[in-house]
Amino acid sequence: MSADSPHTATSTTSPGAEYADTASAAYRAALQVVESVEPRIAAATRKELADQRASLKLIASENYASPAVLLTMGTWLSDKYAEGTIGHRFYAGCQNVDTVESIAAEHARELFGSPHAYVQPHSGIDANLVAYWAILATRVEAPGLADAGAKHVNDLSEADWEKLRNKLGNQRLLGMSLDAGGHLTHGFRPNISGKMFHQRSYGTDPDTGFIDYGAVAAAAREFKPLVIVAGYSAYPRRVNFATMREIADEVGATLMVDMAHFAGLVAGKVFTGDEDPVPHAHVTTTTTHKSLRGPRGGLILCQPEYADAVDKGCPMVLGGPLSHVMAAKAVALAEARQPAFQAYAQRVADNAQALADGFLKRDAQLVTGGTDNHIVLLDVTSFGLTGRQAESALLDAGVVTNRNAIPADPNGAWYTSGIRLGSPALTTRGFGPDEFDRVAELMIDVLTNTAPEGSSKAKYSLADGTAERVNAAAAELLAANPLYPGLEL
Ligand code: DSN
Repeated sequence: MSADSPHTATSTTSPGAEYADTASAAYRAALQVVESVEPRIAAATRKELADQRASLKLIASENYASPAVLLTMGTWLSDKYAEGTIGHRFYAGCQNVDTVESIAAEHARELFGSPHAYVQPHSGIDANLVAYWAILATRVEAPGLADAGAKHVNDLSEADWEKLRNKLGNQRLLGMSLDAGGHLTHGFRPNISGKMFHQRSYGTDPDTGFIDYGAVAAAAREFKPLVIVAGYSAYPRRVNFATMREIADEVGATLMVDMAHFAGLVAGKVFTGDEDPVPHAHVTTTTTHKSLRGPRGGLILCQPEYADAVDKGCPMVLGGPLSHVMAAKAVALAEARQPAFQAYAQRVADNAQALADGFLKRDAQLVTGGTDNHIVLLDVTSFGLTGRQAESALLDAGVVTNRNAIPADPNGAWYTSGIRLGSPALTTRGFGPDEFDRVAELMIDVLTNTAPEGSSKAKYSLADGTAERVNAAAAELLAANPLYPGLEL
């Protein structure tokens, strides 16, 4: 971080620096034990830290969890089966898992102001699957059972079950399209969500790139979905969830919000009011490892009417809960309830803005012309490149990104025309607006010095000296903002 950064005084990054000596001793001991059994795994683990320390990580969905979160995952809580939910398990001896799961759920409820939290999902996709089945169970199965005078699906006659199964399999879902920034699980046909529902998607305004709420409402009125999904993986703007809820209410749909990408901005109170999905959505899902900076996993928040069905996620959809990860979720959520996390979340948004401004002032093209969340979506067609070529050339120069489709992408979802960038990880390292401006400058250096090879959408050549020049400049930025400062293996 530069000395004159306006944010220096409020720097609250690199969680864990205060206990780095203890964490170092723990990791050294742990890796010695691993080494004695399978040295290649110990070596790969050490190398991963060295590689992450040595690269500019701009993948919008990644972050660096604190050593406290990481250490919590490495325990014998992993050894216990605990299918079911708190106080209602299919195995004996789950008293400590009950404690862990209760604490994690309590932190999630308090942090997000939600009446109910379910912390078992192993990933975001799992969380979305549980949410879909909870909505179907609440909105379709429960009334179907009541109509048949039954309490449980096992009590139905074959004929009544067939009728109910057809109803469950014939519901409609309206979600944001993949190329507009939605996620695979929001009804993309190759994903299970696009097969279990009749699906339709809403896009973004072709001129502005912003969500057109009038078009969403028109699609909802015409399609009459059971579920409307809001949320995104590659949309660089905020969403008005109050408006989405009005649309859902008008057509009798359940509003589900997938806040996996921006949960940290919700937790950190950057997104409040109409931009906070939790009070507006019936069901909110998230991952815990992106901007929220926790362990790899998911969780669900919901209104009381969906709670019973959500709590049946395991064993309905999920395998046995990962108790060691639920423990780490509790630790991460406790961290996110600290004032320091709010300062971190604000810096994530400020830094994304600085990155976007850095590109715009150097005449690069951004989808929607900028950002107001943690994502910047760079259109690389003006450099004469595909996303695939740009991603590879940037990696050669030590800049880790991912290629991403842009709306109506002429290169499709594999080669793409965009590069998705995010500020959460480098913000955790301590980067501020000045450093993000420099990152934009370095990326432009790489992209202007990259040329496609022939008609290939994948092959490229980088002008001599570019990778070395940018790697050296990146190394200076990284050295000034160390990852896991004080952690010595
Ligand atoms: N893979 C996540 C992302 O990068 O956004 C979503 O599944």
